[in-house]
Amino acid sequence: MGGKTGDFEAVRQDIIKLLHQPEYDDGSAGPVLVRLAWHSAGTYDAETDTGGSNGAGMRYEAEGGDPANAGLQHARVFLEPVKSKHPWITYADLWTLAGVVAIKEMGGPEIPWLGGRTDYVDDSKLPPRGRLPDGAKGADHLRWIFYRMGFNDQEIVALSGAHNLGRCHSDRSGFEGQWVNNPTRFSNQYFRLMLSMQWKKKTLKNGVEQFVNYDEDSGTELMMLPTDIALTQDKAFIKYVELYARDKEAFFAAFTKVFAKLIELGITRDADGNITNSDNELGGYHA
Ligand code: ZEM
Repeated sequence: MGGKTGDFEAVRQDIIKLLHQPEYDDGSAGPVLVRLAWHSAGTYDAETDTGGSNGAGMRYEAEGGDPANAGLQHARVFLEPVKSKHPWITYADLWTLAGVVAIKEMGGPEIPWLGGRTDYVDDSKLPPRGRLPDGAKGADHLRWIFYRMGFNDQEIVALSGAHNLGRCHSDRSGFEGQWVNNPTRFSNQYFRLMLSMQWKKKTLKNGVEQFVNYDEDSGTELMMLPTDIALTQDKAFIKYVELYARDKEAFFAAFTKVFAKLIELGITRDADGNITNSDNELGGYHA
């Protein structure tokens, strides 16, 4: 039952079907698929025009073995049956498409997505490790990382709103716990909790520091990374945290735009949407 070449709608439907994973985390593959899409694209460097989702370099040790990508093999394994059923789709397209499908299915906005990425990897353009953000750091680090990709302060805050989804795993990043009560529902709750709750620094058994709020009534503990809390301690960032906390529609609109931009980093297209990067002639659907 192979899918018809170019039938992205059929791929979307098969991604939707695999999201429900009762044995995994909070019952959904969605959050880790969103993280896969983000990490596949977030290696981009505007100055050298290297990294980005094109090429799906995370299949190889140089990028896949980056400690920042720990745990993302789960996401790639979830998608393997879809790739087997639709072998014509490139991994680079599949990973980014899975991210936008997961966001929509978890109640988030519909993010425009275009296909055509290649799986061709140019070894001379491999992104070095260390291009993804470190949750233990602060506002300067966020700017250093995201300005490099070509994002501004407003976009950094909007992108961070993805932490409405999923959780931290101590065996992946060292951090532990979830940001919001319902981590498989896309919303602006992350921003609301960030402002409305008291966040106290906690040192985990492994020595990692994060921020937590413990609610005695329900016995639940939620968490924030130091980089999340940094958004409330910076004059330029907090304006957008406040906006997205009070206006869910504004957050959804901003997130739609910025996530669409993220997954297009390093990709150039003609007026018809066809990718014009020279590498693509070497890869396309054949890689
Ligand atoms: Zn995350 N992220 N991220 N992120 N992220 C984690 C989990 C998830 C940072 C970060 O250090 C971490 C963005 C930005 C940033 C998601 C989406 C997006 C985890 C936990 C860490 C440590 C990993 C683990 O232990 O499994 C930092 C510092 C960021 C800088 C702003 C952006 C941008 C994202 C998408 C647009 C998602 C969905 C998760 C949850 C993954 C899961 O497995 O549940």
